[in-house]
Amino acid sequence: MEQFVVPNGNRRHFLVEANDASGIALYSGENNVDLAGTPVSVQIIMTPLFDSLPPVFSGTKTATYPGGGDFPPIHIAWEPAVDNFTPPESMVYFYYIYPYDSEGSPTAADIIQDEFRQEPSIVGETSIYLTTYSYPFDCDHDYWVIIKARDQEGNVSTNIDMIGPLGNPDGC
Ligand SMILES: [Ca+2]
Repeated sequence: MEQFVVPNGNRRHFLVEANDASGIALYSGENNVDLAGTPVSVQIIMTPLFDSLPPVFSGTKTATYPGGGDFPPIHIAWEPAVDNFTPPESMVYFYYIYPYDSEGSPTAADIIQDEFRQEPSIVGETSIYLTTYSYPFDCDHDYWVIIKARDQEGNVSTNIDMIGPLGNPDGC
């Protein structure tokens, strides 16, 4: 407990910041209290000034082939990510798509590489359609996908759940 002597008066303003070792404020809170000569307790709720927590993105992800049209799609859907600050409608989703030509399945580390990263600007949506128009699927590979969520501060979800194997949506 800290004790301070403050002159009496209405709406005395108390501001508290919690800094890191280099003096950068990480948390802040404030409150106003009327002082009339007797000790009072001041409750100050601290809230983080920076968001360093990634979204939690563990929802079920499904891939279906609804068919139809000149570019029949693969439809990938997911449960929305949950974040400490960013609301669902502002969550950004992107994905990695990895062409794999061997038996079994690749590892998540195989899939999560910059060269396979796709940034289709999915904001607040919880599904995407992939077609041979949006990605150069061929008939020699199976395709594996990892969807990621990113909050407004740039923190990326840590999930590594793989969706696959996906075939060419044209059906080879
Ligand atoms: Ca966050």
